[in-house]
Amino acid sequence: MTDDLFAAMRQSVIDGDSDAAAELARQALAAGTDPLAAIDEGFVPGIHHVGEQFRCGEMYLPDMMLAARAMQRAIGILEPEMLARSAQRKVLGRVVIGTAKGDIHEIGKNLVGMMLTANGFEVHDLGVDVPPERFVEKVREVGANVVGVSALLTTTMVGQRAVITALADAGLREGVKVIVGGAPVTRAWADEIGADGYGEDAVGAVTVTRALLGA
Ligand code: B1M
Repeated sequence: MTDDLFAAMRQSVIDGDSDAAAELARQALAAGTDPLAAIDEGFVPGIHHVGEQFRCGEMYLPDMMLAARAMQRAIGILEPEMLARSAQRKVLGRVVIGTAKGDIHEIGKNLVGMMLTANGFEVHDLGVDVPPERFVEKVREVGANVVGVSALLTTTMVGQRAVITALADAGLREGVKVIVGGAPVTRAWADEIGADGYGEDAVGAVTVTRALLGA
């Protein structure tokens, strides 16, 4: 039953069918399915398939956009339940998060933000295509302990290094931990640019953030 549901979720993203994706998300909630499992085992395999097809030239940019829209509709429906399941009162830390300059991919970054929120962090999301100066301003404004920079393109990974440099130039580097992630990002890259942590996925991002803050 769950396998059928997950297979249908995967297909709804491949088809770029937002209505079907939304309906399946509602069905999952009604059936008591863990919303994170629905995302990770249902919708994410669909978007990965679309990415592969795009890479091989079997699908085009509009297909990828429709797939992303379907995925975002579904996540929007699952989000309140995800937050409700792990609601906590104590704030464990303040995180400023965004996607690197030049990069407009946001689904993974949004999931990371959502999981951090669900696990007790106060998250300030700067959105996509964020220049390093904007991270610096926000860290100052909210007194953040952690900065998270997502990058999905090999060409925008350098934006993660630029944020670290900008924080250092602003004299803020000592007071904040920097974590990086995104599909092309590796632990080796995180080490090379002097990040404090690397999150392979949204759950990994929470684990590393907690560890860095001793929370
Ligand atoms: Co884009 N795209 N895209 N795209 N896109 C990729 C990334 C690509 C791998 C597809 C491919 O060719 N196979 C490829 C990049 C190649 C490369 O550089 N290595 C690519 C390309 C080329 C492009 C364009 C250049 C295409 C073009 O215009 N010709 C263009 C670039 C636009 C730009 O940014 N300037 C482009 C555009 C788009 C859309 C707008 C159509 C859409 C994004 C819509 C949106 O986000 N609103 C899109 C999509 C959907 C994808 C794929 C298919 C899926 C990305 C996604 O949402 N994954 C992607 C292929 C792929 O990744 N397999 C692809 C699901 C998400 C849950 O996973 O984002 O990896 P992910 O996040 C994970 C982890 O990485 C991690 O946790 C998340 C949750 O588990 N994580 C972090 C992410 N951020 C983290 C931060 C952390 C810690 C962990 O700490 C701070």
